[in-house]
Amino acid sequence: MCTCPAWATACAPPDPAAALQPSLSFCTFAMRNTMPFTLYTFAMSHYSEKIRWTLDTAGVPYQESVMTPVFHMLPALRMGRRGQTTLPVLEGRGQRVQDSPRILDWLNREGLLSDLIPNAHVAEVRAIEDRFNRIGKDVARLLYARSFGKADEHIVRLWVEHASPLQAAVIKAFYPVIRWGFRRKLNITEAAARRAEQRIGQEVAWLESRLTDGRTYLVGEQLTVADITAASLLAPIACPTEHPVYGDSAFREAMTEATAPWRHSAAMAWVRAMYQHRRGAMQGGVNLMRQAA
Ligand SMILES: N[C@@H](CCC(=O)N[C@@H](CS)C(=O)NCC(=O)O)C(=O)O
Repeated sequence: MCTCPAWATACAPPDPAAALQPSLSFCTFAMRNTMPFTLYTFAMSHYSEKIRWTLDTAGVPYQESVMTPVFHMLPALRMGRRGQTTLPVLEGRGQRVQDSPRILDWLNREGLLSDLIPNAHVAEVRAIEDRFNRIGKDVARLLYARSFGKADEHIVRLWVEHASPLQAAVIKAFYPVIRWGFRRKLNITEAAARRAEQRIGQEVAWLESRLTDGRTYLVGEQLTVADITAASLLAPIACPTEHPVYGDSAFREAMTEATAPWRHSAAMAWVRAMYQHRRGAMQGGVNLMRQAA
């Protein structure tokens, strides 16, 4: 629900993304105008979580703008200017950058990630980031494949959680059509879901082999974007308590069939431990917005 006083709305900058997110509160408006960066996300997106976690750990002040599926498309297309509708998009210092590896490149060039991408290990860290990025779509594909038709009520709840009343009404009314669109866009078929499960299984096995020597971090002796990417992209399967979406018992229940093969694996135990010990607070406001919704 919009709680902006009239004067605040009247002096708001012409922001296409904000115009499509009328549920932003006055708090959000005020923060956006003092925060150097705005991160456009979906609350449940694991790629968004990767950048959220990176910004939180690097101590980069940012405001999170949580978008609603379908309504994100036009702003994401405009902001990204790459013919893509994906989130996250990071805005700041006069730029808008889409795509999580490109966002990391940019932040690194700005000198903000020297601890998370240490000079001595750049190639190895980025290679591990890349291998887990590659299974991100498979994770989404598998989760939706196993929950569409069984946990639709929870999926609708997730999609409308940060929506305006009008957006929520549209999502609810057209859910079957939107679900069909998702199926097509993500190529959600039984065969594709089985291939996704296989590819995720390979990366889970790789992660476990990497951890057999008892190490905490995937590269070197400190947290890097390799750990953040692996943990974030697998978080919808590990369902760590600390995450506002994946830690919800209703999410765990809705995704139980998809997550079953790895629920008790050492890899998921590592993801949960990373969340418990290294994730820290989400500074951008995703939790605050959730409480206010
Ligand atoms: N390569 C992109 C992938 C991001 C991505 O697939 N994001 C999903 C959410 S997890 C998305 O925005 N899907 C909606 C769309 O494609 O319109 C990245 O690393 O940022």
